Parts: sequence; C-alpha cells; structure tokens
Amino acid sequence: MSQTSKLAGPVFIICILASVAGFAWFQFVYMPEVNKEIEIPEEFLNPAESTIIDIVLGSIDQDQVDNFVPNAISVTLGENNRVTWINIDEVIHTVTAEVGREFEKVAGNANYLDPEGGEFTFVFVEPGEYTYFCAPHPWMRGTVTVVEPAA
Ligand SMILES: [Cu+2]
Repeated sequence: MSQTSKLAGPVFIICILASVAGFAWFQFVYMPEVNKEIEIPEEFLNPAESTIIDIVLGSIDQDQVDNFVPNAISVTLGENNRVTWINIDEVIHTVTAEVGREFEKVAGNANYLDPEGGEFTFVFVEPGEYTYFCAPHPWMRGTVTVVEPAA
C-alpha cells in the first residue's frame, strides 16, 4: 500500500467531520442568530387603550387648519400606542408614513381610508417620532410621538 492511499481514509473522514461541523454551526448557531426576533413586550403589542385620530369634514380644503385631529399626539408604549385613524370626511384620504420601517410598509400611498367611516389602525412598538401625511392632499400632515412608559 502506498503512503498516499494510507492517508486517503483519515483525510476523507476529516473532510466529512468538517462538513458536518460546518453545517451544524450554520444550522444551529448562525441561522438562529440571524432569525432572532426582537422581543416586544406583550403589553406593547396589546395596549389597554387606543388613541383615535379623526380626519374631519373639509380636510381637502387647504385653508382649513384642521384635518388630522389631533394632528400631533404623544402615545406611551403599553398604554395607548394603538392608533386608529377614522375618516369621517366625505372624500377618500390616506395615512401615508414618512418614517418607520413597519409603519412605512403598511401605510403607503395606497393606504386609503374610505369616506364616512374608513379606518386604519397601527400599533407602534418602538419609541420615536413618526410623521405621516395624506398622499392626495399632502398639506394634511400629522405626527405620532411614541414614548417609553415611565419607569
Ligand atoms: Cu386627504
């Protein structure tokens, strides 16, 4: 038997073991780390109270001061961070996000609220200042400020 063929067996086994170790690391260490969800407290996801913002009659009038009412709100995580916009106007409006990954994903230019009762609800789970507007009537603007509960 030549020197080379004596080594072939052990080298082959080492290669297999290295592959298995690599796979195990990828499957059980690397991927769980990548897929790890940010843990959001239950009370942030299901706050006790909702906060309501009305889109009032006459909102398409640029000279009317009130459209999103109230147009600047502050909500507290775990208390009232579920925000519902209700369109009580007679025309379609949108709630279109300017910031916030999740908020932008669900509240785009096509996030239409039907006249006379159309609603949109979003639960904010991260502190920050979220600005939004109405796509067809961009002078309609609002801000939701999300704050941590008092310690
Ligand atoms: Cu509008």
